[in-house]
Amino acid sequence: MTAALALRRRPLLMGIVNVTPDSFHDGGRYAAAGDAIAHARRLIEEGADLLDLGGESTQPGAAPVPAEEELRRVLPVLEALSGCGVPVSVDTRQPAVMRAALAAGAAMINDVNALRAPGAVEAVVGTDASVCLMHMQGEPRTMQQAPRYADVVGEVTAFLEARLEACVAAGIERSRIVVDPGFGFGKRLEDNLALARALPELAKLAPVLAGFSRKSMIGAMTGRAATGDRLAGSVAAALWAARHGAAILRVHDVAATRDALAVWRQLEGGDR
Ligand code: HH2
Repeated sequence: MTAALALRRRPLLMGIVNVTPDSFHDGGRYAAAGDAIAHARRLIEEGADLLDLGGESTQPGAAPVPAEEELRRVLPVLEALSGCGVPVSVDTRQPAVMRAALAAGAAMINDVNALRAPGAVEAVVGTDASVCLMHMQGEPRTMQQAPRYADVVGEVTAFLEARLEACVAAGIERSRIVVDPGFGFGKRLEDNLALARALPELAKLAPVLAGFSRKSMIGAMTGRAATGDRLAGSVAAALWAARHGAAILRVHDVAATRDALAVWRQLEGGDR
């Protein structure tokens, strides 16, 4: 996938496929390759424009997964999805996983660590894959213990701009890069809300990917403790992000989000 595709029809729906035992919402449901492949195909039928395949949970408190294990989870699914009709992104922080995923046909690397690991930028330079650079304060194991910002929007914007420029300077074309403020990654509710309201400004840097789906910020706003009860809140957040300039919506629930977008677009007088 190139950013040109991301700009063709806004916003694109990125369906989440977690090939993990422990993801915060769907952990264990698609940990077997066959279940993940069937889920991916279902999301495509529901209208996903692209898929995001993950072999490591990055929820608060999660421990890192060795690269060999991440590859064992992700590669068979990625290979089975070749020719599935939509670009497949791989959600990883590890350069070894990036290299293998790109060799196996991944169209995008989605890195919650914004290609900061040694060798990560080099893994992507020289390919034509897109990249998502996400902001995270700290690292998953500890990031929600005491997140602190003096100016969350200013700090996240400066970080994303610096990572964007570093990647461009290293040889990744600007048109291949999307940015993401990283909702829930080392942020309090008030930080997430400030960043959500700043989506139009962030979109001036590069196309923005927004991931609110089923997250604890939705739970905090609705009083829904169980992730399974956060569908309506997640769809509302996705619509709001679409309205405020998000180019890609990363969601667990493609059909519900697609229907909501279709209704909203027609009410606004646009195309389906
Ligand atoms: N959120 C999650 C994982 N990867 N990548 C980007 N760019 N933006 C996000 O907001 C984002 C992300 C967390 O969601 P999920 O993959 O469902 O959970 P887990 O990390 O527990 O597997």
